[in-house]
Amino acid sequence: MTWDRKELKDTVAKVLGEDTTLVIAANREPYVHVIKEGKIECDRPTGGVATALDPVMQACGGLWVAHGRGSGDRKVVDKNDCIKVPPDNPSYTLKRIWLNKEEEKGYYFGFSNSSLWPLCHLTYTRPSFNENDWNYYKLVNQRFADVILKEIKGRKAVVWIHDFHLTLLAQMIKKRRPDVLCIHSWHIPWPNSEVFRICPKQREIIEALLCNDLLGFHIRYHCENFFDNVDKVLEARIDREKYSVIYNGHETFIRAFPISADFRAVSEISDTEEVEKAVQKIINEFSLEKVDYVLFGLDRLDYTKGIPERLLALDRFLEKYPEYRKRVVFIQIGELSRIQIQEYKNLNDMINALMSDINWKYSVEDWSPVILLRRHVPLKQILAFFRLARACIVSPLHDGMNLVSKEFISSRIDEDGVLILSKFTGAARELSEAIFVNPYDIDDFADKIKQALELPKVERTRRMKTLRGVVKENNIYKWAGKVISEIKKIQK
Ligand code: GDG
Repeated sequence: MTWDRKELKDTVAKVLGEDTTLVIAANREPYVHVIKEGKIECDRPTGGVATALDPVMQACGGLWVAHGRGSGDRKVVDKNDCIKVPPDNPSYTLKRIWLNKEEEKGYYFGFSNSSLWPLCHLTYTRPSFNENDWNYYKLVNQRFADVILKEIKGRKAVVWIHDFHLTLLAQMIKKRRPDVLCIHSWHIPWPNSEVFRICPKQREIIEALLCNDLLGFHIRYHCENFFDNVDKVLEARIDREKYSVIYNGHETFIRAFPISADFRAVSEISDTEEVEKAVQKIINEFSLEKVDYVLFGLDRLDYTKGIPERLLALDRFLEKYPEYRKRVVFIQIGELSRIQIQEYKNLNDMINALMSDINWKYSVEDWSPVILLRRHVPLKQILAFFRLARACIVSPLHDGMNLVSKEFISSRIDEDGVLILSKFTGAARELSEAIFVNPYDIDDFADKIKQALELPKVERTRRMKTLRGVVKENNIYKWAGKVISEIKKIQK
């Protein structure tokens, strides 16, 4: 059986029953209202968690609690700070939490993104810790807990918490409502205990996470790292058979649930006339009719995503294989992300410098090898870029899963195109027909680009067909369905 929206809806109804509210707690909101030229527009944010969870909530209904960060967000909510979304087909409620600049700085840019994010991704970016950020992190977690507790007052609820911004939430909720079932989905890697132990708050974080009833990672390796960490830090009982941890008399089940894309929706949109037209428009706009191959990359501009390494590999490729000069264009889309943090400013400067070096080195007449679009691009255009690409390059230094790889595959209704994928993504465990790279090994990476461009059509089709089969089967509805179904099993 292939999971779809209806299957998920039925599963949620069966498992939760009619009287239980499903609450999603995630930092990022699925829809952002922004004021542009005096008018309010509704945008989709960039980022894996919001992209993945929106179709799930459209299927299940319920409440999504998130930080409202859009300039027009306050203008469109009701007196309870709520708004029904999506705007064209309202199917669930978004409740916005407001943070002042100090709170956002300490909780979001500070402890979440300068401490936990670099700590959990092995990219040799040094995490920094300070007490002030931690205090704001606790304060904002408490704000989420208070809002959720008020919303579910007196009612049965399942709270499904997401990611590294809200590690303390289950503990805060259970303190006042021990009957509420809490699930936490961890979307980034959990590193080994040698790495995690430098976090001065590791004990507080692990203890709080163990207040959840179910804790999900993308891959089993991260579950194992977590067990190891618990073992080193706490006097807890680890049950390897049940794959659970018992601490302070409470049992937390640990599971691997590999997240995915909405295969069917992406395939269907990719098959529309609008996307066809967008393909032609892009060819004209960037004069792509003059080249034989387009290479494509799509990422938030983040140091975990391996964008400089990708550019270095392209440089090496053009140096080593001059016959490809004038025949290839690499297009990178990358919206600026977390730019208030110094490391992200440095990354942006580094990407600019590499791009201008490469373009200076190889440009001839009207051909330049690298095009960088540093902005958010609408989904249909993204799909047009995917469809145009001979190869999509996904080269993170470390990534919990990586949805771009799965969206690229979903978009290739023509069963063509090659995925060049970093070994250090969670996705690499499922997408075995990709061409794998170690992004640190620039010479080999350059050779893999050549290999991707030279794969014969029949081999490209064979690989893409297999990859599409995998993503079609293991789609986003299956991911959410498996998480929700697990509730029944653990309650037994
Ligand atoms: C975290 C984990 C895990 C990006 N630019 C544009 C755009 N995007 C969309 C992509 C994709 C999403 O953003 C990025 O998702 P990823 O999974 O690749 O990466 P993270 O944001 O780091 O996500 C990751 C994920 O959570 C889910 O668990 O896979 O490992 O790090 O959906 O398409 N979308 C549009 N325009 C853009 O310019 N429309």
